Amino acid sequence: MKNQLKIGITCYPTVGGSGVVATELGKMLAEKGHAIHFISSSLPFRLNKMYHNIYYHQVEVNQYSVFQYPPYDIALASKMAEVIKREELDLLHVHYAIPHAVCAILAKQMSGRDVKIITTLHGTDITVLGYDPSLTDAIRFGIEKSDIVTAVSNSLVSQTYDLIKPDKSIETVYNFIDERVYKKLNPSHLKENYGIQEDERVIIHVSNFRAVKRVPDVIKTFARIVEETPAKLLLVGDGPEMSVVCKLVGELNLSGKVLFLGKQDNLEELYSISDLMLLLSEKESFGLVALEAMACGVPCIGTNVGGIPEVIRDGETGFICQLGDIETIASKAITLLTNDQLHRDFSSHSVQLVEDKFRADLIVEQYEELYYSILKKG
Ligand code: GMT
Repeated sequence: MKNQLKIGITCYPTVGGSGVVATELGKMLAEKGHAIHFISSSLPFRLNKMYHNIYYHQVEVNQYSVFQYPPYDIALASKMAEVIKREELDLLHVHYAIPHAVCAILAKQMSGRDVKIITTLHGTDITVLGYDPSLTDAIRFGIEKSDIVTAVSNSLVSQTYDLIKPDKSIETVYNFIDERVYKKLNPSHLKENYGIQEDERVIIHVSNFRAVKRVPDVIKTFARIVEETPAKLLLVGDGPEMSVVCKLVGELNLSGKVLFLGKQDNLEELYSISDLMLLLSEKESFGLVALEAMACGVPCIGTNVGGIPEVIRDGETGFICQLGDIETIASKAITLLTNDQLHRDFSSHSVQLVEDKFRADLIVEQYEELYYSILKKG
């Protein structure tokens, strides 16, 4: 029987794939008997039930008039150091190189303890911040001084080497979903409640509506789809591009066919009434929402960008298309939505792929092995 560990986890706790993965990982590790200490600015949003071995340590940032900006990173490092010492943590697993890995390194020094640091890269820290020369050294420092570094796709590993050039091995550990939650359900009332007719196909897009998600491409694709087959589009989430998207929906006369659902929980119910997910981003290190949809039997069409082709298998669980190639994306979508046999095949292959490659227990075990390996090194 393996040692039960005391693990600190830091992530951005707000809605977003990295926060979801960090929180789900903490929950799974707690179920395996480890003590989990979340150290973050607010309660991770998926931490919605009582676990006796999950603790939450809130980072408080005081506003002092002498500071132009609130010193969040210092407050986080101080809280990490306090928890490392009081709870005698074995390791800190931080999500994002900056600021979290850098804070963890500082916290380790402040605590004077030999706590191990594992950093998981999720994308934005590399694919956006990595282009800012004023931050490259800090990102490289966070990576090189961590004991172990993982990234959520092979594509993100390569991009990290290209942009940051760290002298450190980085291992791919894919994201996962809890297949007890993400599975095909039968929420028969939902279609009716949303006014979706029997003959209408349902397309779904879930994101934080940042420009990189290219939601206007989703709308333009949908406009082509409804020329060929009756359909509704579910837009789930909210963010900076929402007003651009609303305007485009009006201009293309799609009001009534596009349902703006805003931020939602229980996405498995929405996936369960969907026939196709569109993820047409220009940057995407993994694409957790595609994985969630696939687990519920929803085929996906994604762009040939970042880690998306590692999640969606072209011609097997969905299609991979060039970024911005609306005509091809729409024509593949129409094929999939109008060919029942093809749709059934893609749907069952999607569920199978998640089961074979992205099952929670497989991935959680990979992280556990990494934890034990660094602790064994001493
Ligand atoms: O996509 C976002 O804008 C949110 C971002 C985050 O920090 O949560 O998502 C990143 O991490 C997710 C979990 O690993 C990945 O599934 C997303 O692909 C990745 N986003 C980008 O690379 C843009």
